[in-house]
Amino acid sequence: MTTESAMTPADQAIDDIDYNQLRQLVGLVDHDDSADPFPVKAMDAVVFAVGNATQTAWFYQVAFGMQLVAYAGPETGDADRKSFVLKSGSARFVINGGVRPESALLDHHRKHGDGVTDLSLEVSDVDRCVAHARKQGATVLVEPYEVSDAHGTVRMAAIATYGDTRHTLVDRSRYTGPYLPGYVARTSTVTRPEGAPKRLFQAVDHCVGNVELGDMDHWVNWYHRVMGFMNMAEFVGDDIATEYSALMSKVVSNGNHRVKFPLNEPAVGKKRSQIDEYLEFYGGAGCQHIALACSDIIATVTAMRAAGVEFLSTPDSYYDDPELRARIGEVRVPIETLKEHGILVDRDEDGYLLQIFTKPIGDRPTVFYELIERHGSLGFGKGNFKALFEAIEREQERRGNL
Ligand code: TYF
Ligand code: FE
Repeated sequence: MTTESAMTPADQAIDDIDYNQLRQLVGLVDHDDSADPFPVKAMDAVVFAVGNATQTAWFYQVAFGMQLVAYAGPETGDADRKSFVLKSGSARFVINGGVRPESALLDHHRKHGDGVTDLSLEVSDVDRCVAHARKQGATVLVEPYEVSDAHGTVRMAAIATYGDTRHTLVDRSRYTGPYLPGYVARTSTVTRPEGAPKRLFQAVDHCVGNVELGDMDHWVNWYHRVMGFMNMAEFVGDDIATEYSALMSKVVSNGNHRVKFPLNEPAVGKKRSQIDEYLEFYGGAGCQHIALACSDIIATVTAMRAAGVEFLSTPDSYYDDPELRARIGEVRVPIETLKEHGILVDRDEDGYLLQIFTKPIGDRPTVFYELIERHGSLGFGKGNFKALFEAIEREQERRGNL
């Protein structure tokens, strides 16, 4: 959300957060991927189908501080859709909307509302990944193919995951263009507010999938078999599920933890599960939240609130709990500052993290965002699950869906 004039050359090299910075931001671990059957480098993009891509792209520039970098649409020879590519650090969002009544994007939107169609992954060997995925029983939606333009060549394919969601696999190692062949470079026309941080987030930390009751283990095993992803330690088991959360959750990740996919399923608890609410309104399994790695979550929350983004509220009792204070110890700001902003804090054996959740961002109670600032912790805020789920339930109740 910068104009040309406000942009420094460093801003324009929008990407390219250095590895050490990323290590802390998204909690990387060392991993040798030479024996990996499906080596994944990183998220390539989170791709959305929305009812109005023109306005949604504007929302992400104004409210999330993202920069418009590329565009495809009727003016560039794509009669059926408008597609806006936005970046913040290494995070890339692609916002697609249908232009013609028969556009398939409109079918996705009719069923799911604004949602994620594709968690696309950057890989170094598309063919090897597809061959392995097929052997492991994955549905190959698009066979490997190449597209080229003056900036080079991209090799791609796509496999199906939960619901109507897919993983497009992208090898862009021979490509220097702004996104993919067919897209033209575009820059933002939105001016960054005075004093706002240069970037509100640096990377995608994790993308969470909600699946139907009884399907979580299937998808955990699927990521294990098909992509060689491993279980991370954090999970919500039976005990927590029945007591208050009404969900079960396990986390899978690629070897170095750059790509992390928690998977939730509803559990029978005391109240109606937030996951059931999602599944009903989304029309089945889909991506529930995307966590964005921040280097200064306080500045980010402040800027997003100023732009009108609404966050879940945390009761004062959370911060005043002596047990929390003892467990958390010293963090980079006084607890009072976290309280002022409604930011949650959790600590584990590796370090701590700060996090906060938005309310659902669209018309349906489905997709929302998490902001996360990691300081050593590789977890997902397990210590906050109770406070978080209570906050989600308060909103569910306001919507009449509890
Ligand atoms: O990604 C996670 O695991 C945390 C906690 O419905 C969480 O952000 C888990 C389930 C959920 C909302 C948040
Ligand atoms: Fe999360």
